[in-house]
Amino acid sequence: MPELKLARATLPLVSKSVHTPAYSPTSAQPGVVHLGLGAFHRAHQAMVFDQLLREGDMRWGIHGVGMTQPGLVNKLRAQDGLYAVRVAGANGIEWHVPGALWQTSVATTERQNVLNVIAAPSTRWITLTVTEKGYTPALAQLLIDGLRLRHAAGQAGLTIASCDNLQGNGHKLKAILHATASSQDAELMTWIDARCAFPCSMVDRIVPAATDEVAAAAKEALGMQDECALSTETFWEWVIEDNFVDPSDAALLSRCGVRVTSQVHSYEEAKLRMLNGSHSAMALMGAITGRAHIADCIGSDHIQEFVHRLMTQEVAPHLSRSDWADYRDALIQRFGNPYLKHSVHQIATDSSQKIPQRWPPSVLGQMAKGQSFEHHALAAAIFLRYTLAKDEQGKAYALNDPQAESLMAIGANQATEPHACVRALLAREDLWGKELAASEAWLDRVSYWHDQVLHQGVDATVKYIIQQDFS
Ligand code: CS2
Repeated sequence: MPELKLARATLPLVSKSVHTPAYSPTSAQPGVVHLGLGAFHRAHQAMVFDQLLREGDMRWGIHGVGMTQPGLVNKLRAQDGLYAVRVAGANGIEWHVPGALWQTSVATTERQNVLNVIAAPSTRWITLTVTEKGYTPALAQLLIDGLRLRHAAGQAGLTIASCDNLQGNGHKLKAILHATASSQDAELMTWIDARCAFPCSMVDRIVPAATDEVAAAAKEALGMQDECALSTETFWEWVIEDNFVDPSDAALLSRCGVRVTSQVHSYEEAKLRMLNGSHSAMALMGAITGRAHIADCIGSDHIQEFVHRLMTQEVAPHLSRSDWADYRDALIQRFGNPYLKHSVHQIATDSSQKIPQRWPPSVLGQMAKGQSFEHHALAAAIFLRYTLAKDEQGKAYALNDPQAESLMAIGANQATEPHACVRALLAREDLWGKELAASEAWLDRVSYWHDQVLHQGVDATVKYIIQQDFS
């Protein structure tokens, strides 16, 4: 007998313990176009929209757009857009099959499809998770061309929600549209400004890239094969600015647990600097010391204490989110979730694009108050050590980063010319910003810690820093 595979037709045969969608798309058309069909969207927003669909509001089906890679889109198509998500937390494990992904396209090979669906009458929202490096003129042109078609067809404006880990992501998206539009687009841009909304939003859920281990667990749980299965944690948060084309969406989303507020900024900054800032520091430490996953890093007492101090002493004093201590403690628990197997190399990917949002604001905040920024200085020193592309056991790894070549060139001679290498790395305004790139105090402390890292190794240096009192 051929092996059963997850699809609409086999859905009734999925094990009863799995939560499956009772609705099906039938004649309804998607109301949401999502750009960036990675793991994150499928285990976060697609599950929120699934909840709305379960309640009978059929306007939240998704047309998911893979930006470049057809591989995943093809696998999802073979399964009619269905996939399983293992949700694991302190209270155990649940398996869900969200049913919100109704259609798919690949932007590079099926561009016209994407434009058509942006212009379609049923479309009400565009959401984006295209990663930090995705905010390019090509992305802006795709949106402009789709919106031009929509405007010409006389359709209503759209709510266009950036959900990437960037501060002020909605403003940033709108700004690249304006910067990319040509003079012939003046009327279109006036329509976009008047009729489309660009809410800022903060999304949070740890969703590692799919692994064979999760695929095997899915097969066991579903009683059939699923090539697109994901694993995530119980926790999720979506905070979005109350700025929608259809104001009644605010109440709908709130009912599903989304926080709709005018104060997104305070959530964004806490998440970027605490969660993502700690993630980047641990990922680089893990890559160099040979720890495979974030849970292995936070499971080492000295690394956990380092992360606790980084957040408490250097990040928290500059946050406007007042419940930061609870947030910090919850994060440390979340990082330790044994089911997540979140690869350090996945998080270290694109570090050059991530660090600017995650570390410099806290360092500048500490400098302005005359306070210590030693933990961030050590993190920056560890980043330089990471550019050697070789761990402390001599095992090579790849730098997966648009700046890989320039970073490796900067770091190559760090054993023989450490000071010059630190200076060259810290001179990069694209990483640190103008002010930090010019700071002698920053240079001095990063050099000090870099010296320690090279001579004692990462673990001994982290143990050493936590013996000091910099508070
Ligand atoms: C991580 C994020 O890969 C990374 O850079 O820091 O993907 C992180 O897991 C999410 O932002 C959590 O919400």
